Amino acid sequence: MVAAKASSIVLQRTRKQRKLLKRKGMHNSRPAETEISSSPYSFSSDFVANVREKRKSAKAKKLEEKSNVTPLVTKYWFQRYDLFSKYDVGIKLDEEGWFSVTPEEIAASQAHRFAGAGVVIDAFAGVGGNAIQFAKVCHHVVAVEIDPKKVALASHNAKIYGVQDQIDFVVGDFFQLAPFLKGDVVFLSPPWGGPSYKAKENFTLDLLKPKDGHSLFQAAQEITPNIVMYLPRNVDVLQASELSWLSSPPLDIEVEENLVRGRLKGITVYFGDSKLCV
Ligand code: MGP
Ligand code: SAH
Repeated sequence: MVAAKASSIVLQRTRKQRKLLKRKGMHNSRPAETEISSSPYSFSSDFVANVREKRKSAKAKKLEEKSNVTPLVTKYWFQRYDLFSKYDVGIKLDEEGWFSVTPEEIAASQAHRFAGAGVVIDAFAGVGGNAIQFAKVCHHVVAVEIDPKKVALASHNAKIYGVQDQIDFVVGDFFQLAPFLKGDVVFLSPPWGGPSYKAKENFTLDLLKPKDGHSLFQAAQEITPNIVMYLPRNVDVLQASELSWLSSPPLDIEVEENLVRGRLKGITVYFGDSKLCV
């Protein structure tokens, strides 16, 4: 049984109560804060202040997050837990990161094929969606990204997943760095030209940025024949498969559709040594 005792708690009127009183013309009839002396509960003022402080900082966090969610980003924000299951731990993305990051489930299955592999080069690392998943199952990841702000975001996100020690982040242009990189697998998820990529009925490889798919593939081939390309769902699959002919004999290829919750998100083409895959 709870003994009734005098309480010093101060109750605020709710918005609904204030509105109701205002409508009845009674909003000034009582002070806004009312001492309740007959409440059976008692809270220390420290406790109340603590709860208020926590609510205030949660509200500020939500407001700050909302201010980063531009109209373009809203749709992706609703998919935030598909993008990063640890989103609530403090994952950070910029606008391009929101619409470009590989959803976690896809990135994990792409990485799983190379479980136990040595060094993976993530040539277009963005905010780290793929690099993090590779780092979870491979020995080491070299994450190349031209935008230093994204490297800071990716490095922050890698810490959240506890894989920062397995990733070397390099700020730079993959095309310039490729001749100096060594690795067992190269993962390519270049810009597709923004969310408007889907306006094309048939997405041809010349639409990839900053260089066409042919040049991109050749740059990767300087490192290893084990190349993975994450491409739009409307990509010209035949054209992508033909990249294997740039090698003699032609590289083995495998084309995979990537779905999340039954919705097609992208297409991954695996080139090279299938024995490297588990
Ligand atoms: P989307 O088609 O823009 O979103 O991107 P969604 O929710 O499938 O849209 P819908 O309304 O048409 O169903 C789908 C996925 O493609 C994203 O989650 C990213 O993984 C990937 N993606 C999209 N873009 C624009 C890029 C890009 O420029 N580069 C890379 N690497 N991936 C991208
Ligand atoms: N797979 C990433 C998303 C990649 S989006 C993820 O899951 O987070 C493509 C990225 O390529 C963008 O962040 C863009 O800044 C970067 N980029 C564009 N041109 C580049 C270049 N020449 N070299 C390296 N990175 C580049």
